[in-house]
Amino acid sequence: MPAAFPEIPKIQFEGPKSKNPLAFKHYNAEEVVAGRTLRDHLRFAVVYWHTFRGTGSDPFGAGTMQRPWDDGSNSVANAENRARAAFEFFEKLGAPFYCFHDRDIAPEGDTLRATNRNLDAVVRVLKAEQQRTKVKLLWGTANLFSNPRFMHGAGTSCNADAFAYAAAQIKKAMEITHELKGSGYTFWGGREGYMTLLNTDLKREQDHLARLLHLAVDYKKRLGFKGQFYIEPKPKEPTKHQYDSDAAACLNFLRAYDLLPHFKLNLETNHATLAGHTMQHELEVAGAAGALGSIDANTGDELLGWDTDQFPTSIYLTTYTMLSVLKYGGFKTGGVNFDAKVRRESFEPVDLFHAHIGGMDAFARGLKIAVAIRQDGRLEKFVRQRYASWDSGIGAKIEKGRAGFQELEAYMLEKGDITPNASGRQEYLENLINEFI
Ligand code: XLS
Ligand code: NI
Ligand code: NI
Repeated sequence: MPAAFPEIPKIQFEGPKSKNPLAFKHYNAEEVVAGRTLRDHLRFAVVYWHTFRGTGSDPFGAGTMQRPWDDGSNSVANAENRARAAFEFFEKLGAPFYCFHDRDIAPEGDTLRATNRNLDAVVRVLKAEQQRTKVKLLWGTANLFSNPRFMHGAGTSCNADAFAYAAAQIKKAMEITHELKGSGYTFWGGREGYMTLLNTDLKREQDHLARLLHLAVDYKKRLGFKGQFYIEPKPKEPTKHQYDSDAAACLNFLRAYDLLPHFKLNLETNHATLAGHTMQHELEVAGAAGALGSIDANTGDELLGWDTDQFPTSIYLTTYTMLSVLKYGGFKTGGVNFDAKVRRESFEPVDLFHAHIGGMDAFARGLKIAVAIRQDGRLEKFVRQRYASWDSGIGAKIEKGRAGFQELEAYMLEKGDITPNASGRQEYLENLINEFI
C-alpha cells in the first residue's frame, strides 16, 4: 500500500518559537515534569472512529472527506488498508495509544459468525502494526448503538434477543481487546436510556443493564483480562435520557448494583457540558470516589447544544483538567483520548494532523501549568486553610464522630453564634490562576 500521508513527515518538537504548523510547540514527549515524561503523564490516544471512520456527514448533508487510502467499500481488504493508514498516522504523530469500537475496525458480515471472522482478519493486521510501531491499545469497546437491532438499546432493550446479541458482541470485543493487550475496556451506553417514559419500564431496564455489566465482569475473570473497565457517562444523545447521565449517576448505579469495585469512569468533556457540569466537576466527583480512570478529551461549542466533539484548544480547560488529574495521582491505566473530530469543512487529511497537534500542545501546556500551580502551593494552601476550623477543637471532634447533637447544642448555646472566619476569595484565586496561564 502506498503511504497514506506521503507529504507529512514525522511530527517533531520544535519549541514555542517555531512557526511550523506541523510541529509541536509544547509537547516534547521526553521532557520530564513532576517526575514523569510528558508521554507518560498524558498517555495520548487517537480514536479510530472519528479519525478513520468519520466522513464529515451530518443530518443535513453527505460526507465531505474522501480519504485517498479508503476505496469506500465495505470490504475486509479496505479495512486492513485503513488499519495500516491509521498506524502510519499514529506513528507520524507520535501518539503512544489508540482506541476503537469493534465496528470501526472491521465491517459487519451477514451473520455474527461472519462478522467475527472479519474482526479476526483485521485484528491480525492491528497486532502486526502494534508490534511494528510499538503503538498500544488504550481501550477497546463494542458499538452497541449503530445497528438497527439496537434501536431500543442493548442491555436495556425491550427485546431479550438484543441483549443476547450485545452480550455476544461484548464477549468478542473483550477478547480482541485482550488479544491486543489493551489497557482497558470502555462501556458507553449509546442507547441505554429512553426516548419516552410512556413505553419504558425504567427499573427493569436498569436491572438488565447491571446484569449485562456483571456478565462482563464474570467473563473478564474467565478470560484473564487484567485491563481496567470504564463507564463513560453521557446524559443524552442519541436518547433523550441515558441512565449513565453523569459521574454521580454512574457512581450511584455502580454502587447500587455492587459493581463499583470493577469500574472506573472515562469522562468526556463535551458530555460533562451536556450534563450541565464542567469537566472539572466530573473529574472531582469521580476522583473523590477513587474512580477517576481516563478521559475523552474534546470540547463542545458554547452556542451549540449537542456533542460537537471538537478538539480541545482552551488552555484553561486543559489546565483545570490536569489540575484534577494530578490531584488524584495522574493516569494509571487511562490517558488523554482524543474523542474528537475535525470539522466537516476541514476535509483534507492534513487537518487530522493540525487537530491532534493542537490538542496535544494544549494538553502539554495545561499539564505544565498545572504542575507549576501545584509546585507554587498557594492554591492548595488556601484550600487547606479555608477548612482550618476542622483541624482542631469542635471541628476535629465532629470529623472523628465524637460529637453528637446534644454536645453540639451545648457548645453553641455557650458560644452564642458563629463569627465568619474565611472569605471565599474567588476573585483572588482566579487572578492567581491567571498568573500561570
Ligand atoms: C459518544 C461517545 C463514544 C464513546 C465510545 O458520544 O463519546 O464515542 O467514547 O463509545
Ligand atoms: Ni467518548
Ligand atoms: Ni461523545
